[in-house]
Amino acid sequence: MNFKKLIPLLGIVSTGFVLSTTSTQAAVVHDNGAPLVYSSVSDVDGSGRAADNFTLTGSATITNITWSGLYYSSNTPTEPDDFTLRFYTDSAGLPDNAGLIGIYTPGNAVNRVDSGVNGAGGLDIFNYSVDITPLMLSAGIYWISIVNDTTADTDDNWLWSLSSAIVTGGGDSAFQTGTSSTWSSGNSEYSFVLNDVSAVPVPAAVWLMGSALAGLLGFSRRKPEIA
Ligand SMILES: [Ca+2]
Ligand SMILES: [Ca+2]
Ligand SMILES: [Ca+2]
Ligand SMILES: [Ca+2]
Repeated sequence: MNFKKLIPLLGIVSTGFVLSTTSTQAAVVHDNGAPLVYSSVSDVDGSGRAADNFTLTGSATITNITWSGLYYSSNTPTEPDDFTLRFYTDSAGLPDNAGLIGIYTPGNAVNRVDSGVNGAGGLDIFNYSVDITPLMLSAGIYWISIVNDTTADTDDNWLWSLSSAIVTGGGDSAFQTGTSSTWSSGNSEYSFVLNDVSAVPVPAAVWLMGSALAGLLGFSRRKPEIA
């Protein structure tokens, strides 16, 4: 094996690998802002359920959702959580119950982590994440509702963290009260991020790797002639 020729080739291979690794990252489809210390109930076991809207300027695929919230008033969240996430089309500025285009029931199968940041009253703000079956949406206005059911936790109800977006622009959101399915307008913004973790751009580095591997094969074939 001709190592003087092989070493530069390995350099190209390893460079290509590093480039393709660093360019593999989730695409943020929509970021509705970081959590404030304030929050609002969105719990089957509470007084209401909340939804917030988002706009897509082009088609997108959502494969992961992250959000924040807390447990009021005892700050003692018990397992299990029981989350349901729904996506709706928009009808005159509210979620369209007839346009329920995605429903995800991860229940307790969400990644829940204490953010280390406290909300109002010293309540622990938790960050949540869940991967979903890919939801493909075209450009438009949509709504997402995130609702927990903490019936199993008798001294807490779940509150969805409000978003810093409200500071700059006011807000538009929606809520259902009691057991009603009718949506009413709200002026909150909620903290959530829609991601496409399957978005892996194919970098030029892959071509480098391919070329380098072809080069290695080439050298391998020529070896008998050199010897
Ligand atoms: Ca509790
Ligand atoms: Ca804390
Ligand atoms: Ca409860
Ligand atoms: Ca909104």
